Amino acid sequence: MLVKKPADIPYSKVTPKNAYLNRRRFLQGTAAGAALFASRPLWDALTPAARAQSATARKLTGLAKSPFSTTEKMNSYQDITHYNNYYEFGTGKEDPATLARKLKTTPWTVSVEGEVAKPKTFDVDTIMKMAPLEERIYRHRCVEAWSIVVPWIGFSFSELIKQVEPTSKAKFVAFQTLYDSKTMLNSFSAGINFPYVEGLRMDEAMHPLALLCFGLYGEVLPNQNGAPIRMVLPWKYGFKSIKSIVKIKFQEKMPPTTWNLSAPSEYGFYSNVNPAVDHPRWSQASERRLGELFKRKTVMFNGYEKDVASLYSGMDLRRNY
Ligand SMILES: Nc1nc2c(c(=O)[nH]1)N[C@H]1C(S)=C(S)[C@@H](COP(=O)(O)O)O[C@H]1N2
Ligand SMILES: [Mo]
Repeated sequence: MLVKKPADIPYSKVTPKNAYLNRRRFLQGTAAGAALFASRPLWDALTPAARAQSATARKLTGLAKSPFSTTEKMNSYQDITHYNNYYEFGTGKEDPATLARKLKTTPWTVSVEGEVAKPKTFDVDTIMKMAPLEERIYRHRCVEAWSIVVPWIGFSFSELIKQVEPTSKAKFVAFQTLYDSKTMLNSFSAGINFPYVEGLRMDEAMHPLALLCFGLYGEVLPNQNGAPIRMVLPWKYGFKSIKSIVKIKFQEKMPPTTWNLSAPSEYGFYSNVNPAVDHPRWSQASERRLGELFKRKTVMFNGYEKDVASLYSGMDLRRNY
């Protein structure tokens, strides 16, 4: 871990909940880890808030390197965790870092349903064990014309798809974020409908770049970045990368998506990064990388053209924005 965060509390003071994660994946072999697992009653004595706080500091180790990683300079942990879009926890970029502390990420289940042979409600720790965790350093391009480079942790979403065996009717995947009216903004204040929903065509969802994500910078996801489980789709505008997922449904029809519902002429279903197709209210030809002074040119499919262009061959990308 490169950055010390205020949320860090000494590992010697807590015991992680054994069942929560694959033990092999964090703390294993460290003296601290051994002490933790030996003192279970200490964990049980913690208040839920303290447990949640310690959960945000959990390390993820034994990460495989990914051939999909960019060699571009990563943004700082501070930037990645304090310049966020997570409208459920505020519409200002710095709101989610504080307001998303209220998100309770344990226990957490994800219902996988619809056109699949094996529908099931999974604990997030079960999902994390479906495949080896990788670090993937991806460029991330927000539709608002800023970008960041993030060392995400996860594995291809296709690994989860394999487990549930979609039927031949599964043409699309619909995703849904948690909605908790007690801790999140209402739709009126946020200006978009909740629960936040997103979707992918089946071949997009199967693409190895489509990342099912559990962490960043060597740790589980901070709440503001979509804990405990989110999608990361680096060739698409950031709003497609839905956070804090509770439902995944395979279906025949194209699912509705939050930003398209809110402003259909501005945000389409595909939302592939495309410098040649401007947003009606601003240009998409360039972007500002957080931490840089000068704008840089935006590139087709955010630089992943070789990997994903074939998904859209024959499609008019101006119409299918
Ligand atoms: N549930 C939910 N998911 C969301 C959003 C949101 O407001 N709510 N914002 C999206 C947008 S616009 C972006 S740019 C990315 C930002 O992800 P990050 O904060 O981890 O950088 O999350 C996306 N996922
Ligand atoms: Mo975004």
